[in-house]
Amino acid sequence: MKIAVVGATGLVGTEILKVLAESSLEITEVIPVASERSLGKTVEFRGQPYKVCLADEAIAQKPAMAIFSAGGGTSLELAPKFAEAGITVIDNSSAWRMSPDHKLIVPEINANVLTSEDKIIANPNCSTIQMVLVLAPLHEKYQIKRIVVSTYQSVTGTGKKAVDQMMNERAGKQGEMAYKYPIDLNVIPQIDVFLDNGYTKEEMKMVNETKKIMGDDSIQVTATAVRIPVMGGHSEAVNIEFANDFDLDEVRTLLSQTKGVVLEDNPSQQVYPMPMNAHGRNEVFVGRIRRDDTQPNTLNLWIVADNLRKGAATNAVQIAEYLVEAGLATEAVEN
Ligand code: A2P
Ligand code: 11C
Repeated sequence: MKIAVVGATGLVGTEILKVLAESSLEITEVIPVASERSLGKTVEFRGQPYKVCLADEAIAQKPAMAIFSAGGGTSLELAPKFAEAGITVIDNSSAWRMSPDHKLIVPEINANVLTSEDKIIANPNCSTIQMVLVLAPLHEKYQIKRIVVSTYQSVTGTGKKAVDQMMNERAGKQGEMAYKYPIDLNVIPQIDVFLDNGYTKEEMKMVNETKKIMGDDSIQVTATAVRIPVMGGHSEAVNIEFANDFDLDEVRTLLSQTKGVVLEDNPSQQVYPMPMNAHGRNEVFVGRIRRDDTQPNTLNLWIVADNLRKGAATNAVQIAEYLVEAGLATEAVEN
């Protein structure tokens, strides 16, 4: 099977190539796509160099699937062209996520809604994916009424420019600024632009995408998204009010049995999830599980995941794996 990676020279694109190399997909060739700026460059896949090409050239090679991570504008322009050529697009941008005609997928939760008609499939925002993966089994069991979440997000979520800004600041060097303010030794309570309601776009992604993935508009979500000078992954402090009461041991058992989730919850040994341990891992880590004693049926927990892995590349590749396993990409696979 041939597979295109659009945005292959970016931070997420690079991670997609790594996760594809580790995946069970039988890949005969990757087709790395980037902008004209990258023509002449090569990227590595399973130890082999692959020449970067432009989108038209990739479409002409008729890959089975294309995983996009090249920004919303590029997705809006190019994803339909790939889809019209029969290539199934898995798109990591926010371009199609809230479109009623497109599905927003976290495979462990809702891959079963996919059909062969879905030619552009949306991958959710990183901070949403790690939260819903942990909350979905709890919602099924105890029914979530309201979520209050505060995030502590890695600079890798912004892209290479932000990693460079932080490293330059650390080395005392001048350089291009990804953020309005210094990020090293700082905390910035703004991710993406502000909307009229006073929330940022990142915060509203968590509100709206959670409802769509869980298929339940009744879930109330309120979020504060914060950038911190960290690289390994995003962390989230989550307070969840349920309609029904729970047992803490049962919650731990449920989460320890949830596919893709790793329980790291042993306060007596100071065991809890941290981004430095989540870095490079495909799973979502959960700990600090405790009852909120200030109101009934309410739980506090701490969720950490590598935002470039399960928050982006891993989730996209898992969608590709599901499509192949379910026979939904068959036609293109035969190309
Ligand atoms: P390029 O490196 O040629 O600019 P990041 O999110 O880390 O900034 O990466 C964005 C990715 O999207 C890069 O691989 C970038 O390629 C790619 N990209 C940007 N614009 C386009 C475009 N019009 N067509 C294809 N790829 C694009
Ligand atoms: C961040 N969550 O950490 C963002 C990056 O909608 O896919 C991903 C933006 C998106 O800055």
